[in-house]
Amino acid sequence: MDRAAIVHDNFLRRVAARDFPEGSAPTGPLSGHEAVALYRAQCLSRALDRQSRAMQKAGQGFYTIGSSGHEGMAAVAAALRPTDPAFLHYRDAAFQIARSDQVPGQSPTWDILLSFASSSEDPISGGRHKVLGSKALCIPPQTSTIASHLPKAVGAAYAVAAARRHRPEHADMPEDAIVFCSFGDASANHSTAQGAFNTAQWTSFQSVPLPLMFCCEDNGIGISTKTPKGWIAATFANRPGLKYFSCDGLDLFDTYRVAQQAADYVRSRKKPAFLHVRTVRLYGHAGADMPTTYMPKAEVEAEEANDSLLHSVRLLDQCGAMSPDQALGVYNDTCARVARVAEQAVTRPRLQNAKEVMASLLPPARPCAPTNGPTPERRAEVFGGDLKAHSEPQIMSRLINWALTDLMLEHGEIVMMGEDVGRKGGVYGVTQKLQTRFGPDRMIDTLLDEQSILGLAIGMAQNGFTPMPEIQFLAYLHNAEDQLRGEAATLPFFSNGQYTNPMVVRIAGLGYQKGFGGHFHNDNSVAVLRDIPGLILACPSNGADAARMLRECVRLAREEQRLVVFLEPIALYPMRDLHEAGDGRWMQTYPDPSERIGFGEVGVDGDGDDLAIVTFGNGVYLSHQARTALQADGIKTRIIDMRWLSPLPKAALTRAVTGAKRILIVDETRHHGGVAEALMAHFHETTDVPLARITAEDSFIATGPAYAATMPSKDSIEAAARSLMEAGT
Ligand SMILES: Cc1ncc(C[n+]2csc(CCOP(=O)(O)OP(=O)(O)O)c2C)c(N)n1
Ligand SMILES: [Mg+2]
Repeated sequence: MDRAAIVHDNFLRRVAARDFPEGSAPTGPLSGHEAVALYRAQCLSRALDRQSRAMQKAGQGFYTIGSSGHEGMAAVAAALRPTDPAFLHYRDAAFQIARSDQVPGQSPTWDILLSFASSSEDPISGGRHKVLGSKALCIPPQTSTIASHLPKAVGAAYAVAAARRHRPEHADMPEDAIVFCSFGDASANHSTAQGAFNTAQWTSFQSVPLPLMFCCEDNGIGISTKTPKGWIAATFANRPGLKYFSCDGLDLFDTYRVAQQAADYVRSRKKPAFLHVRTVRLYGHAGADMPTTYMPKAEVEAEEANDSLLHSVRLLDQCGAMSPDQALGVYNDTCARVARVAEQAVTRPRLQNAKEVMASLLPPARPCAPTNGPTPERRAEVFGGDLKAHSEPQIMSRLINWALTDLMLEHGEIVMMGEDVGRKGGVYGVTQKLQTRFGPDRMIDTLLDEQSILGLAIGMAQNGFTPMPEIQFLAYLHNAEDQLRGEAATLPFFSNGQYTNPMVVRIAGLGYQKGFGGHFHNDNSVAVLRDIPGLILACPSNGADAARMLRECVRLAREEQRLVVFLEPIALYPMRDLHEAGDGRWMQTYPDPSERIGFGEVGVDGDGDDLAIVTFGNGVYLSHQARTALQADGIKTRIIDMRWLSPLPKAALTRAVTGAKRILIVDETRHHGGVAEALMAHFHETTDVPLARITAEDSFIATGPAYAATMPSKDSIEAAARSLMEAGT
């Protein structure tokens, strides 16, 4: 017999026999009337768990992770406001149901059953996932990737406070909201979670407002691995900057009392708290998991004997709010009603094809109030002496700095965050003076943790800011990459476009830094970014393009709510000359703020029709160097700068090579998994002309004299071009 049926039978039998587990008498501010309402929410949560299993057995439901044992979370919801953003653990159906009682017009039974049935009418994910969430209830859906939602909860809490100082047009979290974020006891150990706790502590330690309630639902186990007894209390009770509260999650009265104290603390002090809720886990981890295969049966039975619902019936009886018979009636009626509603839910339509699945991959556009830009006086004041230099040729890092300045002037909701971006102005000076110009509120020097940087950005984006986080070096993205892949990029997808986190992530990267850094500072792989659905990857090759592209990237984020990565080639930041020292040919003047390069628009330099070199970043620079010798030998060459690496600007690329007799791809990323693979495939599919590619080796980059040895060079490009020209002649 499966454990769900055993728990159900036990409940019926023990309530009828008035055989309740022991526990404290009801105490605290929860009224009998309120307790009954919470018990109803608990029963609905339990009935839904049972129904999800029945639906799976019948092939009508597809995922059964449940909330049984965790129904005390209903009392936590009751202690909060329905407008407090809640980033929930997957065991929080009772939380969501109790919250739906606080908002008129909700239909949690129907909504959650549609989600179980993967119906396209499921109001939160449109049939893409069995997931808790509701726009009306301020519950953004969360992935099941353990702890990955904690960094953005920190970001959202920061954003609540930041929006009090400067409210973005699209802010929707109330100014006195607290952000709620729950997770399991095993999840609390994840380095992502630990990073988030630490960031919250680091922030509150400095008295920066952070209205955030962490909530650990401690059932003592994670799938089959036990949490050492007392571990959560031992490790969280005495952390600087994080006030600890603890309650018995099997006791609605105690949970409500303590959760309310914690909520009052967070709301009034604007400081983070850690609410430790002790629960049990019934039925094992999820549908197919049999706890008796890794736990002694007696232990499983002892947990079951501590059923949270039995405790609630006992407490309701003790406070005189409801008799056990009435409670049993509520339980049975709820189960019957859920079964009836489920019969309807499974008849509702499901997603049918790729087009329907993908309909929410890209977020919807949003209207933004027009801005007239800054007044000339304000601009002159902010740029100061730099303004005069706008008409003189400049290096890329300077032009990016000015573009960022103009963008921040124009859009008050832009905030930047990263390691050393503020006071120092970035490792390469790209963000110099911005903190003086716009203040530490908008130029945030973060602590040293890339997951927290991206989490801060995601959370702030969810409250209407346009974050521009910086990752100091591309190689340092990788320990935080899931924040883009698993969190930021998926949110519109599985919230059916209802939740978004638009931003422009600036990353300094790629190779060719003369004599500096080795493979930590010269990372020439962008494979992890190119296969993330919906993510836009942009890479300029010169300063003027960088300025124009940045403006487009910010437009894409603000107006189209897109997730954009702007990859800045470090080696080109200071580049002045192209062919010889002092020629100044890789510098440009600052393009007028009205100029933009549209998304997917490629750059074409020259109209030579013997050879089209298709490249990007440093490859554009090197190809320009190589072209002089090729042209001298009569090989008429055009250079096509992709600018947009992902999604591949296919139509523009096809147009750009039209008429060229040969195509050479110059790709500074690796042979395997590099950009050239996609370009080869595209041109192979769309043209008949001979193709060749030159790429970096499948290697990491060395420091010292061999710094460029593994990557394309002027000479290797020239040689590849000549041999391609000879091929087939
Ligand atoms: C990053 C990551 N690693 C592993 C998993 C697989 N996994 C799913 S739930 C879980 C256990 C979580 O236990 P706990 O945090 O205590 O929550 P509980 O299920 O007990 O409520 C694991 C290991 C995952 N979802 N994400
Ligand atoms: Mg657990």
